[in-house]
Amino acid sequence: MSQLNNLVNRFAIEGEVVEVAPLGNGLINTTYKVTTAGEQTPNYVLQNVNTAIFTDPDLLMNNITAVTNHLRAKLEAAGTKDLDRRCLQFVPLKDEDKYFFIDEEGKCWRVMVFIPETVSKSGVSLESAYIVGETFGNFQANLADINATLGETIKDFHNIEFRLQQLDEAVATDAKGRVAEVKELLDLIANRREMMTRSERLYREGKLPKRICHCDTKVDNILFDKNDDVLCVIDLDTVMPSFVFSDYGDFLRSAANFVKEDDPAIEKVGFNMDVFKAFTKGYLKTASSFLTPIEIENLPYAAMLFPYMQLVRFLSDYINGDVYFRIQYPDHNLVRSKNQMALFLSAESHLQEMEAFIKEQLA
Ligand code: GN1
Ligand code: MG
Repeated sequence: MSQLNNLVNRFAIEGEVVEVAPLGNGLINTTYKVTTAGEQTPNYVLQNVNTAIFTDPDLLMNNITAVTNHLRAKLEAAGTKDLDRRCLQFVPLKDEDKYFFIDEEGKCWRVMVFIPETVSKSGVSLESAYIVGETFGNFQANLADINATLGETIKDFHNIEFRLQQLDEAVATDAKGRVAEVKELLDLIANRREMMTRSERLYREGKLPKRICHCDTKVDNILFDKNDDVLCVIDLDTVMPSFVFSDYGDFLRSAANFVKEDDPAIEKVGFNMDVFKAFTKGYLKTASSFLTPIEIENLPYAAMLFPYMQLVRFLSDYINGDVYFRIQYPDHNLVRSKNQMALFLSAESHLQEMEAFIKEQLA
């Protein structure tokens, strides 16, 4: 039996493992699909958690199990039928009440139940954008009354001031001599710095709250069924207290881009206002009950913040020599940066239109 099989068998799974094969294309963790013999037992997902990034597995898995238990209880109370397809379910170890295992090399592993017959996407239709908006409004509303204190699994994860500081440090060090070639991107970032750090100032002034958010709501992190309906949100590692902008803005960053975040055809990048409108309509339907006026007023800002923040993060990584995001070719992070810059500029050009649309929705 292979090493991976042995690992899986430390968890309280049902059935006999017949295959462990790579799955998905996350930039951070490494994921495998575990197939068990026969139709009677579920298949599973085995994941190697990147502990260079998620440094506290205890805190991480406590957050995640608190969230999945809470969401599952809510779904159950609402009489949801296919519960197992609508919420992730992690599997504890066989001989310990713990949801992760650290192997001899110090690697961190976890196992969850595989949800069959799902579709993952990197774009959305207008119909599904509305539903996804509703889903995220609900996700935040459902977590508003969670009885556990969640920690920050990555400190300052969506703190744009902190991300800009990291960029400043990368530029000062210039480890790979790449700074000269990215001057145009750095200039743009500097020009918008004041405008884009608004959220952190509002927070310090006590005007903007933090709530439990998903913090990685790109389309790839949503499972759809074959009819285009949202099943559930996956990739819960970054669920933590943040501004609602995180989920709203990060979703639009991927869903409202005409192309993928790493498409090198920069001229095709653009912010799709139709997706923005459909998504925002759905989001406001479920979220306007708890959003404050300041949060609502700043949703168009959030739509600009996430392409901007991702540009800052991809560019920092490029300058640092690609130490964070997994790359497939040498200037992958530079391509990603240019793509996100174009998306930011396009969103910015639609600012007034976004503001007008939101006002109209709430009138
Ligand atoms: C990372 O792991 P993945 O690919 O879902 C990153 C997100 C970025 C995203 C960009 C922990 O998410 O913040 O927005 O890549 N996750 C972490 O594709 O840094
Ligand atoms: Mg992911």
